[in-house]
Amino acid sequence: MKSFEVNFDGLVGPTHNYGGLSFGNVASQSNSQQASNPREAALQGLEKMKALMDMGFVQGVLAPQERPDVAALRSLGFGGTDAQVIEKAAKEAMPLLVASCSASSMWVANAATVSPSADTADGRVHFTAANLNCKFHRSIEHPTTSRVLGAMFADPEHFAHHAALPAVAQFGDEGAANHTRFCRSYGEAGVEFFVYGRSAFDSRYPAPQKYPARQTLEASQAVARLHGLSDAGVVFAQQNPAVIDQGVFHNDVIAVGNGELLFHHQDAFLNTEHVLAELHGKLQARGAAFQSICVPRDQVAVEDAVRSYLFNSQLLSRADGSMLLIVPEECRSNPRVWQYLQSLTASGGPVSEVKVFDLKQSMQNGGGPACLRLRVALKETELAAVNPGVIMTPALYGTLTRWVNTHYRDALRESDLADPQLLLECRTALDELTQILKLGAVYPFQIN
Ligand code: SUG
Repeated sequence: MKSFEVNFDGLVGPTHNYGGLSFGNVASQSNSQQASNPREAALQGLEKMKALMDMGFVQGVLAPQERPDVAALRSLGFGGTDAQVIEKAAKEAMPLLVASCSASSMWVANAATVSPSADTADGRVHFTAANLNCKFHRSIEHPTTSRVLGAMFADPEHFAHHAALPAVAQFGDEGAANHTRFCRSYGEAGVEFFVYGRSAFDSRYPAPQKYPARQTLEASQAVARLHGLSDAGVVFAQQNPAVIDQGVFHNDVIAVGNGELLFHHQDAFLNTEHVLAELHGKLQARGAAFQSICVPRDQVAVEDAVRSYLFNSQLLSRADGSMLLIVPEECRSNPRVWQYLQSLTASGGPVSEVKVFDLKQSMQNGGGPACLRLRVALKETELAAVNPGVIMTPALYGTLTRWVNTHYRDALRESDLADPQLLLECRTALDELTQILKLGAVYPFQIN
């Protein structure tokens, strides 16, 4: 049976702004308070989705969330009408209003961890929504994420959904940003690679000193258990705490994998040789030939990797077996990274082409091509069971582009977030979007 890797990209929401909310994420911190352009951000994302569709990949769309999250503000003690809640939060606790307005759900690599049916005990595709509990503005995403994923992958015969893990630091879970799957072909049993930043319960695991390690070993283990993965099909590895302290807040900022290939920086992991040997052995037992491409620090320093997002790229398999790397424009403007990429494609190795996309609006908050997509490997029958409303087509691209141009502002500053009109604009746009994507009622304003 045919199988596919489908990339579901997060559609940027109407409140995209630079709130400076993510301590440990260099771009988020350094672009804090700049004016954003939500319309341009959403169109840049749609452009990438369209380009992948045009190249013949199956591409999907994941809807943004209702913001400002008035319910989150109410839970923090702000009362009255929705407009009064926003007004009081703006007056008394602006950082909380900013957090409740974040369009961070666009980085859907953090929406959930997904295990394809070939890997799971019950033969269904499993999803665990990520609790994202390291940052308040992201911790409020998972209830709506679960409803949206439920509306996209509704058929219980093929899809199993798990609620986010307990929302405590011990189970900090950032979803697929710290998870990669290797396999010979998408429909065959593979090896799922979970990368964590620290252990919550075992002090022998070194932790970063400056910035938080968002993902714990215990969270990754819980997700593997929930999904019914076998020991033969998982590898757990610790991220190098020294690179977290240099701004690598998710593993997908320093490594990316696809098929039988891991593309990683020399400093990405602890005990790298052991990790690679385990991946090699477990994939060999599955009939797959694991390969890795290690980028040496003397060619690309960790700082260059963080600034350019070289590893936050999409590694895509083409029909002829070669791989294509989708990178952000920031890779081309970094001479060392660009030179490395030229040598990579000229080497005769598996990566034969690099395509560059302008995702500046998202990049300025630390979200590159790989952050913007959630990968779901599906067999033909499973793809047929996905809500067809969320699969990108030329017609859907046209509709979504018009929808963005109708509803999105082209500039947003912190002071604009206090405007109660923004909430109404967002709800009007999302109400229409749920009809376009045929999601049913998924937003708090639609179900409460
Ligand atoms: O969680 N930025 C996101 C970026 C997420 C990137 N995702 C992956 N690497 N997969 C984060 O740090 C910034 C929001 C702000 O500052 O306005 C933010 O949330």
